[in-house]
Amino acid sequence: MTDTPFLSPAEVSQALGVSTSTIKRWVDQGVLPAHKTPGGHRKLLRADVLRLVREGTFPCLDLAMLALPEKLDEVASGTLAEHLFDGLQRGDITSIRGVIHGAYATGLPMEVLGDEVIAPAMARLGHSWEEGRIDVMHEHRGTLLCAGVLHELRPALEANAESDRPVAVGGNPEGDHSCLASLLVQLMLLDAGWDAINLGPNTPLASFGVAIRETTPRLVWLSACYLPDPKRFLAEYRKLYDQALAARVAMAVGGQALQHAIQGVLPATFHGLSLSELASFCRSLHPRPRPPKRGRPRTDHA
Ligand code: B12
Repeated sequence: MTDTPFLSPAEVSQALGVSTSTIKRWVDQGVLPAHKTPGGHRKLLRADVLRLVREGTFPCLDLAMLALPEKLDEVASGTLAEHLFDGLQRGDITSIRGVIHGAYATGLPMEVLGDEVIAPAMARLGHSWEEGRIDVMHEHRGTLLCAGVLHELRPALEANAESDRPVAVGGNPEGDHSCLASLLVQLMLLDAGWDAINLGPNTPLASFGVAIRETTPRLVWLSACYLPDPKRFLAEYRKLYDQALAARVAMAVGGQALQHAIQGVLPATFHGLSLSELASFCRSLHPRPRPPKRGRPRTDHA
């Protein structure tokens, strides 16, 4: 099998051990989105197939057909975070891209990539700075390279976009200049079938209010890594929350600055520590079609 991100329905049928008519039905039901190659052939995205593998039960699964490492779990190991840290520290875009794109291509969910690979690698980078082993220059360079590489995944994530997908809008509050967590929330939501609009760092909470009026979202997320003035934030946030409540918009909040005392006094529809928790909450708002427990076995399988 080659490095192409696409697989033919016949290859997927063989890999999952289900009939090609089952694959066709899943395409029709939206369980497996199909794409047209430049040559006009119907192809399936390897990342979609891997998502299906994670979510379903396939007794006749043949992972070798998908050109995967032997165990899917190995993909999420701390080794990836170590490699990423190394690439971030050296400012090596090829190695950063290798880890992030590689993990995505092997089916690591965007939320797990954020929680278990990118966040620990970035925390280590911060630690190196605290210990005087690197300069702020290295921290900035690593962050921006990581953000750039994540942006490159966007077309693949949106390849499955449905025209009636729900809208989510979010970002970081004023005074918070961090960019990775909110970008990861956006990509996780795109992957989960949302139209996710990231307002990015340093956004006044009143502007989230404007976004609620103009984009009529079903969800607003707020990621706060650092709050220069928690008291002011709280007062402005309460106004925003009331506006969201009146517009029947779910409000999800999280991030390092909202993990302690402030968490208890912050009204929200959802409050979480990780992207994985947020992803579960978002699935409760907008579930994507899932594969049935078992596909019909291929006739040539025993
Ligand atoms: C990179 C970095 C910076 C960069 C940011 C560059 C950029 N454009 O993004 C720079 C150099 C600018 C910077 C500056 C500062 N930083 Co800084 N920085 C970091 C660092 C090293 C990594 C942050 C990061 O990008 N992580 C990657 C993301 C993906 O992980 P995450 O933020 O942890 O998010 C995870 C969860 O929190 C959660 N999550 C996040 N958002 C959401 C949202 C929802 C809804 C949910 C459910 C979950 C969720 O899921 C994510 C994935 O697991 C951290 C160290 C660390 N331990 O993380 C410090 C850190 C965030 N910085 C810190 C501080 C104090 C500062 C400064 C005040 C330093 C100073 N004295 O000037 C300034 C403030 C700048 C500002 N006004 O924003 C503190 C914040 C402490 C706090 N919460 O109050 C930290 C934690 C370092 C520390 N241990 O003290 N920083």
